[in-house]
Amino acid sequence: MRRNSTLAKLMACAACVPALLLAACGNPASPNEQPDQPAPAPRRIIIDTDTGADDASAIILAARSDQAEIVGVTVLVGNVPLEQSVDNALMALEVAGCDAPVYRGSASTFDGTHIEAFSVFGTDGMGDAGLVHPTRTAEEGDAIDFILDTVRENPGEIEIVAIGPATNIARAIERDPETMRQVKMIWSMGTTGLGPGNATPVAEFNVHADAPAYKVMLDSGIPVTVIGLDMCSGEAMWTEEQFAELAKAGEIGEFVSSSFSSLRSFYASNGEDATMNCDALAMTCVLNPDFVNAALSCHGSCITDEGETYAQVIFYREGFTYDVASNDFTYNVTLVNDVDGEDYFSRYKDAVA
Ligand SMILES: [Ca+2]
Repeated sequence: MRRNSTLAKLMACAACVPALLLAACGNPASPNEQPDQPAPAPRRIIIDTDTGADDASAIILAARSDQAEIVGVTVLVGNVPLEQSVDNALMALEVAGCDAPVYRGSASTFDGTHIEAFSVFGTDGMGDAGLVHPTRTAEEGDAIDFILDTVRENPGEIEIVAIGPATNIARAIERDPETMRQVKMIWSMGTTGLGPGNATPVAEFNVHADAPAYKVMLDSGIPVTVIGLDMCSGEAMWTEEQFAELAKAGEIGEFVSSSFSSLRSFYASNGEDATMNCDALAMTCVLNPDFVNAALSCHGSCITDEGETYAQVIFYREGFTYDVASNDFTYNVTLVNDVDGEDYFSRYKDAVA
């Protein structure tokens, strides 16, 4: 396997890593800033991830952006087992030149049952392309403690970008709901949106992996912006030509393109000529408000009863009077329902090139 050359350089010169890492990490400071003009307060995000290839591409996007600072990355099982997920997160940060701390989180579901990692991203979650060999290790602390401590120290300021199952978030809410009410926004890549599912016809993978956790998150009253599967389909999918274009756009593009190889084969075997990248699309919504064309204020109800509708999320629209269903809800969910899907790939390529 050919080793990514950026990574080879990093590994060959461990002493130079800190300087490289400090060079770029979602640093909002601009070199052209006027000293007499106060800089706008930087947005501060925690990325909560079950790091497979699409999570890695989202982490890289955030690390390369000047729109937000990554204060930490909290990891959990999902696409791959926890330790692999941790390594993949560390690798993604390293590729992007970011030294944000990484914390281990949940290795089991909210109710304590074992999660069987399910990956269409290859055994290592990154296309089995020999890409994963981070030089850093995760912090000693626990992900849930890190989330709670960070929110306590920055009340009303922290945004959590959740691109895996909601287990870490639900555990943080269970442990200290008052502190979690100080979270500014949870951005959730999850649910089918208003379209069909992928785990089942009515359920999306992240919700299905831990529906009780997703229910705790939605029922908490914390503001949640949901980017569902429906936003990631159609013109937002990346074609093989676009992956080839990305691979030629530089070493980061080459890394992302290679990490998607297993997923691209999976889509091709299902008769698709393009591939979804939901996590980076959700991160694009976080970082670029102009990417989102429309959103609905909703109440979100997650079904946790066993059966065919397990992990379905039902959205009740605020302001719409249902004939039979209750209209008396807390409308804490903003459901994204139109994005500039056709611009998604070019935005991503330009951001990481
Ligand atoms: Ca994910």
